[in-house]
Amino acid sequence: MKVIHTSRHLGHDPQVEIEASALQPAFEHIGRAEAIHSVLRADPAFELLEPDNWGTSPIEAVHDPGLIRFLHDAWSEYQHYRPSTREVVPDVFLRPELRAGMDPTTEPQAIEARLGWWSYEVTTPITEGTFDAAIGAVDTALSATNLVLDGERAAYGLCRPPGHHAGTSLYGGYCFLNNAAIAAHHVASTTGARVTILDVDYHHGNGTQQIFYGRDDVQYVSLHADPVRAYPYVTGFAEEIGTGRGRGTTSNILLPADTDDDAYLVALNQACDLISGFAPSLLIVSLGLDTFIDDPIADLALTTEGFERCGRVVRQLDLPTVVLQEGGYDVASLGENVRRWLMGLDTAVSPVTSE
Ligand code: Q9C
Ligand code: ZN
Repeated sequence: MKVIHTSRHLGHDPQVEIEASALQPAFEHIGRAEAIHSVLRADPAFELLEPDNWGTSPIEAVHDPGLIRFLHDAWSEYQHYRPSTREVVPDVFLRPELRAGMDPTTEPQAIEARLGWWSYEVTTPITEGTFDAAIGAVDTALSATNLVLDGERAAYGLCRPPGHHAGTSLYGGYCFLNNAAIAAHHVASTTGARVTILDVDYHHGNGTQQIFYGRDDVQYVSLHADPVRAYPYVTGFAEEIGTGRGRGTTSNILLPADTDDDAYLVALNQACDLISGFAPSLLIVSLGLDTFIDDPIADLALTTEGFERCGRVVRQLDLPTVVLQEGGYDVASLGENVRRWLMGLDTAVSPVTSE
């Protein structure tokens, strides 16, 4: 299987994040992608390729140009406000309720305020090379997608930073630009094909859902921890099914804590039935491995073996498939978990016996 990877992700290098009222080592760090890269590189069944440059127009087709401009400016502008800041993070959130009963306002000028205009939380630091890394992740997604448009049955894009929490005009949840949404929109708009995004990350992909909520050409199906207990808390409920012509093209399948392989596969088969009903020409998988039993920020109980079974279930859809990396924070197992999921998807990938 062809794998798209770029070292540009190294530019996004947060060492700390503010989470659960504490300054902690960042969960979303460069070691994640390095771990996946080294496992796939060691297996001759995978062929590693660099992405092409796609420029900003496929991004502007999905995101507010103001968000892209902000992400481009943020780190360097912040250095004028507070020199030598390594991780740039908002400390104020400009919720519309500040102007309740008044006319809405526009993006503020001060960089410390712009952060809280475009983001909704504090766990997603911007470092010096974050913008370049985020562009590299989009290029990775588009290049993997292009391989499949050119006839590959499957391809994997090792996207980092991840994307599914980023909305039209919003970043957060370790995500800046929505790699999967940009790829799906690119396919739908350039080929007219119907596309499904199957999101198996532990967390609901609020950004992806928001981007396609009113559309009938891109289906969004997500399996995730019940938002009653899990981030992002306010999206991903079962009643959210899309709106207008998009009504019925969004599906959310909620999982209780401690869901194991067998229970997860029941839910994944349900998701596949919904996808078959939509009859897309191309499938994009938002692959989060934070459903793993040892994930440090999640509470499901999938195993490495279970991930291979998941890949096999998705293979049964018999669709051209682009797999794009989202979350997954147990770095010790992350590479092998990705490899086994991809093995399940593609039997042409030979199993490597573990020592
Ligand atoms: N205490 C992805 O897996 N932090 N993003 C939540 C809850 C953000 C996860 C804080 C988690 C985002 C791509
Ligand atoms: Zn996640």
